[in-house]
Amino acid sequence: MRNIQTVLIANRGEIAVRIIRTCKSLGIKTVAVYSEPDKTAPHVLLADIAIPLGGVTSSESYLNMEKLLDACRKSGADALHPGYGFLSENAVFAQFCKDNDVIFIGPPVDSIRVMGDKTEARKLMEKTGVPLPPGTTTALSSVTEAEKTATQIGYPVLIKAAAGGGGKGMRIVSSAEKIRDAVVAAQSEAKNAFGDERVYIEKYLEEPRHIEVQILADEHGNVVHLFDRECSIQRRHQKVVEEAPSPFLDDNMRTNITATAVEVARSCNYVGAGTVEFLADRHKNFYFLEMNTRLQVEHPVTEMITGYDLVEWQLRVARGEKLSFNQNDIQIEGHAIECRICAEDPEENFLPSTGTIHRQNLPSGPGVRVDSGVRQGQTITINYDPLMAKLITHAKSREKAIERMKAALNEYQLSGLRTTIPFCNFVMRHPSFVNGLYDTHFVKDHFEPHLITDNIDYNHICDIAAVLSLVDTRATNIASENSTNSNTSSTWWSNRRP
Ligand code: MV4
Repeated sequence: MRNIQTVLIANRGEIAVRIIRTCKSLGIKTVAVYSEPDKTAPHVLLADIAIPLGGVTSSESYLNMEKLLDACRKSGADALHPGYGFLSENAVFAQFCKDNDVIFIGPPVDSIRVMGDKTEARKLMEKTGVPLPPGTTTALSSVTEAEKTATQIGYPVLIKAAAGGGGKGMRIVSSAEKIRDAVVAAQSEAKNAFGDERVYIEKYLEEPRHIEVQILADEHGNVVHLFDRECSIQRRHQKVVEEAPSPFLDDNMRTNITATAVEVARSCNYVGAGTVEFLADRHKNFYFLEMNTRLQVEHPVTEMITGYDLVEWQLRVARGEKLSFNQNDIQIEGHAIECRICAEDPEENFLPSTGTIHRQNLPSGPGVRVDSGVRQGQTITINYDPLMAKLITHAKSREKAIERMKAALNEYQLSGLRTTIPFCNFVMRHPSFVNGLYDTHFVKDHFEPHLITDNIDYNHICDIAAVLSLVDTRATNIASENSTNSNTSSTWWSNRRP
């Protein structure tokens, strides 16, 4: 067993706050790191120690490996939690931590490396016998090879970057005339985005659903799954609403897809929390897409339906503990939904929205969880990801979880900038979401800005009302002071009664 006394959280926002909370509940000391604009952000205020990284952009701060390891040294952190995004799936960084005797709270370097290279991952899955979309398991060596493969598997095909993932650098090709240009363009795009021009081909699955399975593994050979999440509601490869369990799976398919996910994790010697992504077609066939070797944004829906704290188990596994439960102990209880609360304007094509949060009142109550990383008075800029918070509801049934979500969305007060709350409200009311029969095209197929009905900015009106009442109170107090010539020290801005 390894001792972990102090954890440095190499992240910001809601996920840094989320990780700090579990560390504290386990009696582990926490170290926050922060960029210049984040110096009074919630994660900084909440941690036991905060170390400035300097810089404004991500590359100057949360992505700077040297600065992060320096901060570990200064604070005496014996472990580092990368959260998601930033350096969380960077094998070089995980190795760099190891070389500096800092425990990287994540899977072994080799698991990150193999799953980070999508052609290597496909090769391993082929060998393991995991179903894959038809296509190549090596990078394309020529346009001729692309043409041959595409003819073999049939159009439409998808050209993907080997170093990609999450939809970056993908190209759909519908016919043979277009494949040459598409391959050349995809290679140059991949070179630009990842410094790696390798691309490969997959058969393009139309109208798929995006289903993922949560995995937890220890270093003693125990691997369990914590069931599935449905993540098909997304736009431009950014998920907006997720739920667990997937309303699409029947018992038989659930048994198969979760068992396959466990095999995937075993095949790459996985340790820690990870997610295996699949695409499913209407005939309930499913295919391996990729494995995310980190904690995911949407992990709370899994926590709500299973009762397991995934961050706690990441920490315990990193200490060398055995999982204290087995697969049969993990059961689905009820249904959970997550809405991402982003600083984006759904009426303006989800353009990032900036401004200062004038007032924030978070929803609460039975079955309501808010993982928020922003505070009242904080200014939201375009320096970082627009995700401010996640609203999660849990109930006995999917219907009740939706009802709780609608109520909680209406209770959510956040003024000073535009958010995705009205969009989430739209989703909760859409018949295709309510009946659970939606696919990855949901937003494109069903959403138009004019369908947002709660676009009167009540939060803004509340702010104006608050200012007016303050002015009114001031006027009343001054008037009464003048008329009674009061000799108390009470002033108009004080809360004390004269
Ligand atoms: C696909 C696909 C159809 N066929 N692969 C997008 C995210 C990245 N992880 C892979 N993605 C896709 N891969 C094959 N062979 C369709 C998508 C896709 C998608 C996947 C999940 C959720 C939303 C999506 C939206 C568009 C395309």
